[in-house]
Amino acid sequence: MLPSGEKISVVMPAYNEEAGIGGVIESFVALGYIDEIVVVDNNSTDSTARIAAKLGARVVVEPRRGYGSACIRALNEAMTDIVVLVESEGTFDAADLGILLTHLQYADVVSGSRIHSRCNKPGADMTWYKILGNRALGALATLLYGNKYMLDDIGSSYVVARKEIVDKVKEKLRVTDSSFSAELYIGLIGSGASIKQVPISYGPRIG
Ligand SMILES: Nc1nc2c(ncn2[C@@H]2O[C@H](COP(=O)(O)OP(=O)(O)O)[C@@H](O)[C@H]2O)c(=O)[nH]1
Ligand SMILES: [Mg+2]
Repeated sequence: MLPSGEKISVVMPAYNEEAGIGGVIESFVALGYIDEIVVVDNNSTDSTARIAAKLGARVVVEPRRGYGSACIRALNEAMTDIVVLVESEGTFDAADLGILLTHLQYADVVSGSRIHSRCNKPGADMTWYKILGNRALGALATLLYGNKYMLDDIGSSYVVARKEIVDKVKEKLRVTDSSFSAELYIGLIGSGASIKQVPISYGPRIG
């Protein structure tokens, strides 16, 4: 069940993703229910920004380097009722957004879990030790911070949340590098949000 009447933004950080970003944007546009796509260009030196703009995305430039900096900017740019944070290198599927949105009736935040190896495509960079690490840290964060559901992939960067929840946490986010996702989940729980993770497919990056 998709939320009816609510507007949805898809926001994505991008640093030199000219190989994959076009396909990613097209796949979200093809869903037919996305109101805005925002690309946070982290000073790419390739055609990332040009490709994104040509496909109708709103492109903003984030001068501070790092995945976390770009994500914080992305969360600040989203103005719609529902915010979808995803990556621009083709590892996640737009087709999985429907299932994430469906679960939004059970939690304030829903994210895709990459630990279910049966869902992962050949070549996906989810080795057993990444699965183990994400599961262990997810479980630890759940126990320490008290989420309603067990987190099993604390590194997942495919996250769906209502804007009011994002607004509560975004000023507190400080991590500028690739460990941003863990800070986001812990910050969300700390703000009183419930987070549910559901299995999604995960593939190799493009480019
Ligand atoms: N690594 C990195 N990624 C960035 C940066 N700024 C934006 N990104 C984007 O953030 C996402 C994460 O990077 P990626 O290489 O896929 O890392 P991984 O998902 O942890 O394997 C990609 O969509 C990048 O284009 C940055 O400064 N460094
Ligand atoms: Mg990635």
